[in-house]
Amino acid sequence: MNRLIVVSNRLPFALDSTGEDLWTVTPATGGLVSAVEPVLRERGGVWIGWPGVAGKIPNKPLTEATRNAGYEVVPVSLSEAERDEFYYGYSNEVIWPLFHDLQSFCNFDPTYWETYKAVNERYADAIAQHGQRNDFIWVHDYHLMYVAQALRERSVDRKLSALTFFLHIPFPPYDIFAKLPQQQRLLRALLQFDLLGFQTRRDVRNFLQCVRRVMSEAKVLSRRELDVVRFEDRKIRLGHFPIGIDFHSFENAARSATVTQRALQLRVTFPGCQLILGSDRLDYSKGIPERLRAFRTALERHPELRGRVMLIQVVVPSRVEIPRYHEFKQRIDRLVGDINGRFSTSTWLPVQYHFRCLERDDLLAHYRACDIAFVTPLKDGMNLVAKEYCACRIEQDGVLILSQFAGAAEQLKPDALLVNPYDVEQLADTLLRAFQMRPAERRARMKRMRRVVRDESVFWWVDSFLKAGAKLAAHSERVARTRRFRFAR
Ligand code: GDG
Repeated sequence: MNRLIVVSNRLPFALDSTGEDLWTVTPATGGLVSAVEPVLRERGGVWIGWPGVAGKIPNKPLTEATRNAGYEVVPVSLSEAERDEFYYGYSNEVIWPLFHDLQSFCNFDPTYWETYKAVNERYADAIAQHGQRNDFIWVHDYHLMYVAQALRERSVDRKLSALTFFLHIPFPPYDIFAKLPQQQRLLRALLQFDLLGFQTRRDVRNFLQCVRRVMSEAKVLSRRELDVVRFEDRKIRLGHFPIGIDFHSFENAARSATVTQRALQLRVTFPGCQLILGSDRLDYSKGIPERLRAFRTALERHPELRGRVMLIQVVVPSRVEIPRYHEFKQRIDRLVGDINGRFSTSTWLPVQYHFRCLERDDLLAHYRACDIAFVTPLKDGMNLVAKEYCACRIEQDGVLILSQFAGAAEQLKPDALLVNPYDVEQLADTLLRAFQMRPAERRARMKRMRRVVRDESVFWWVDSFLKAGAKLAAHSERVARTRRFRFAR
């Protein structure tokens, strides 16, 4: 099997300075890390990425902390200006909002693109330096869409077996993508990969629609398994590979004594209440204010819910350096204050709000203790929280309310209660429906969702992606051998 090199903006370890020459290394959180880290730990390889601190990176703390990771860790350094323009700028003020259909949130500052390209070239240099013949390169996510082009410009692609990419966030429809000033350059860059993976069929469809409209010299050929785009004498394969979770690790951890104890503690702290859980990174795409407004509407419209439900909302701090995120947090704080101010009694607080990252066991205890998961992103590549909730429902009960715009809806739609997160009244009524749902129906739905989450796990995801890539790798090795043979003759 070819050696795997995973390349992502962030490493699965975050480096932080706690004083002159004092450093801490902590495991990073987030969807991508939760999904990919167990895989690399199991099969070994190399992970190239940024450890999250701007400026010069000391080698020692990272090397020591990752000695037993099971794979090699290669840090890429970014200056403060690069972090601001590449990470906060192009990645998170242009691509992130645009790809989540929120074009009015974009800041199309022209300088961002140049820095984005330069930083992508830095990642390509790291691949060139650490890559060996026949390595399988797997680049992740929207920060690094230019890496394949940079590798081809350096002719490094020739020694690699496959150059593949997976987009964790949605790909927008043409009418939205067309707002991007670099639309053509970005599509050209993406078409330098050999295999492009997306979360859902919707994303593949959107991407192909953009290729057809923007790249007149590209030809789209539909195939039974993977779609193909013919571009610059190359064939690029495309497919949807819905990301999963390590189901058994969640299920087993949810059964552990610590989690069981903590879940029980949560239950007895709020007697007579059905617990509703919202847990997200601080991000405007996650629909947190809409969810809070829906909860408020539910309490207004359905007085029978008062004193009988409690919303536990966990918000994990994220990108707080971007002003929009800071303002967004203040909006959430105000809404929580308003709901609690209006409805709380001496014995009941409607919203329990945590603005911090919970320990993993604590998060799992929340999954186990809460009767309803309220997952309402405005748009989401997949949403792993929805799947983790199902995996932790070891009693096979619980209701999942899920946004129709989350990638997970494509897999879980018959059994999750699908909602339009912009429709606050529908959300409120769905909360009532979940609250009233009979145990037998809850169990039947949850059983089926757990089966999907178990069968289409993160290992299934990696397997299907790598298998699709391996076919290309075998093909490119055959071509290279033929070329060498012809040349020798
Ligand atoms: C991107 C895409 C796609 C949450 N709260 C806590 C905590 N979490 C962990 C969850 C989960 C992860 O963070 C969040 O994953 P999501 O998938 O929901 O969202 P993004 O971070 O936006 O991920 C997304 C994903 O990539 C994978 O492709 O699904 O669409 O946007 O794993 O467990 N972890 C801890 N404490 C918390 O309080 N420890």
